[in-house]
Amino acid sequence: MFVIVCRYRLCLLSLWLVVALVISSCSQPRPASQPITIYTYEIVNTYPHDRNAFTQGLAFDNGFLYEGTGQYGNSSLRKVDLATGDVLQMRRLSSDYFGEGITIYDDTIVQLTWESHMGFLYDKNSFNLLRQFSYPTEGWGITYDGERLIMSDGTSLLHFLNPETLETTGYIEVSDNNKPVSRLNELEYVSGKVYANVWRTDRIAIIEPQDGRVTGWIDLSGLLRTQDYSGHVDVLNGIAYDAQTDRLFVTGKLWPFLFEIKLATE
Ligand SMILES: [Ca+2]
Repeated sequence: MFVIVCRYRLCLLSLWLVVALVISSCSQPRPASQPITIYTYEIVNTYPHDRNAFTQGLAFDNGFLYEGTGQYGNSSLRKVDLATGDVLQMRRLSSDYFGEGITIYDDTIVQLTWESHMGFLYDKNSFNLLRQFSYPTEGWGITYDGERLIMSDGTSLLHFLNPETLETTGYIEVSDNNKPVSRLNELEYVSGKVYANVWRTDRIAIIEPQDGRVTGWIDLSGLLRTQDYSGHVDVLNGIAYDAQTDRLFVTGKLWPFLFEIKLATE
């Protein structure tokens, strides 16, 4: 009788282990590797860009470029003529702030700062300050998907913010075949995906905002000719998309040019 009870308990234990393993494997599925498209580029147009603009944010709205620049004492918000590169309007930031990413929603421009945990909202037309807000992380890039602000902080995380309350509503971790992709910098929302250039590389990650999965990479190697670089800081940093005409613009910190590009596959 004792043997039968033990066997019965052993059977129950085995059954429980099997069920636990099945539940465990179901609740923590490891996503299979997904095909990732590698894009190169074609240059459609080349425009002049202010060599003194330490580009940290770029956006396009209603025919004009808007640019946020960085460095303490040299940070600004600018409205720029695409064809000539002329600065049409500029607001300087206090030298206490290192300007970072910008984006536009409705008639409001949002500008982040790097390590001050402070962001600014301006009237798009007058550049008058409307309000400021704080966030706990560093501020790197920001974009808008039509409903949410999406913000990078130099890590592999993208934070979602309610544009009215400016409170964080969630975040995703960006990964390339299950490996986190860190140093996400300037952002742009393009046709349902988030484009993010990766600091100190010539690459832009194409990110699925539902789950943070990288679905493609844009390799911009060689876009700026070697002789047009001035030093080690002038890396790719600046993506803007004109949804009305389906034009994609990229530039970099202190780059003498801004490029309209089209994606290509080899
Ligand atoms: Ca942008």
